[in-house]
Amino acid sequence: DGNELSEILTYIDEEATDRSTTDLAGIAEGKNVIFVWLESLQTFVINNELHGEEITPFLNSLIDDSYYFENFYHQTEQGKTADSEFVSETSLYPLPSGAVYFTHGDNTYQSLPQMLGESGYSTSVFHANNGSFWNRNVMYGTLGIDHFYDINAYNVTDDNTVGWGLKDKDFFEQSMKYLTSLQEPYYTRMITLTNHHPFSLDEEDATLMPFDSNSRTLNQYFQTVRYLDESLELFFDELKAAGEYDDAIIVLMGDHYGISDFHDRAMAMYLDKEEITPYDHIQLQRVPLYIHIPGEKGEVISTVSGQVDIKPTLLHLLGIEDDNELGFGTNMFGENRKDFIALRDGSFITEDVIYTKGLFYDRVSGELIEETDVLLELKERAQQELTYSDQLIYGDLLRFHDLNQ
Ligand code: GP9
Ligand code: MN
Repeated sequence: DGNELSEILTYIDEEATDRSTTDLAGIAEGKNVIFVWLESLQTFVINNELHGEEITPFLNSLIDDSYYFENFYHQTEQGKTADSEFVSETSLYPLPSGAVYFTHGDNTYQSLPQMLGESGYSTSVFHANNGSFWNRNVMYGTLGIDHFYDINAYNVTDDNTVGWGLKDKDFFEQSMKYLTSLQEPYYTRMITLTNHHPFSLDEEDATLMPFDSNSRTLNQYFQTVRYLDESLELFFDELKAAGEYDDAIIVLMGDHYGISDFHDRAMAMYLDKEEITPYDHIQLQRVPLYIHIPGEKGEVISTVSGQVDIKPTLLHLLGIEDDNELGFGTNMFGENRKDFIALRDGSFITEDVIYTKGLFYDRVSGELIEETDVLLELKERAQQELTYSDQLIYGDLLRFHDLNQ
């Protein structure tokens, strides 16, 4: 009801809003936005090696001229890719169970594509899967996405298919003709697929030897990660050749983990650890985030952040300042950020600590630390925030709120 909504809006206003500005405000004003979803890509492979070789040579070199967030966490649950799409575009949390894309696909939301649409952007998604998968064809309408280039936009054959569908290199190549005809300025998301469990790859596409452990899944993961890395390099080349590169900002984000804790033994072996502790588990929930602005030098940013922060951050860079913007994230470049990143299971991360499964750890060293009243209060706050987000969604409360800019 109204009271519930106003309590939540007050919380957001007081605790989850950063009104500070930065030198980067509006730096990408009017530019096209190309937002690439990196299926199952986790941060532990970046700047790491297998058999003495870089796993992701292109993504490693891209750090040099991008804003690269090395402590960025996914916040997804059972809705996997769909959850990552939801949290990034609405700055609300996905639900504790089920996929909000299915269960609340008709709600009122304040989404990034809607807001960009109101500022004159055309909005689209490219993904070579059935439009109904994850209820995307319904939810994209709800989120204000104008056009969905789904599997019907692609020429999918036995030769260019592996695992879940169209290979990423073919996906990017075939997308170019549509991308170049989008109405500018455009905001578009491109969702990759090849680096998806069970990480199958044709022999001819494997340019890295598999890892050697008891987990076939992890062994093959490095190979499909390398393939994803190569497909991104190819995509950047195509963007440059087509003249799309200079006018765009390119955002690359891992959607969620690819290697579950079922493979902890093999993971510990790769990371040269005795075991994967609950602390390690949380650190393995980091996914890469790159904000690449051609002509900008960028920086490696170590501040803790998460997918919930994407919407306010992109609006800041695009110069779309809106006092009515609401959500649980804060601008990743801001000075007065909210001081925790909540994961969907109630674990959270601050600059100093990681909380998970009832215990607090020093974020950097991983040492267990004593719980204090301050830490317990933070834990309550993270839980409260997740509950507020759930209430907004379950009650479809934003329909009672004036979302106009
Ligand atoms: C399906 C693709 C993968 O279209 O986005 O979904 P996931 O299984 O990762 O949620
Ligand atoms: Mn996914």
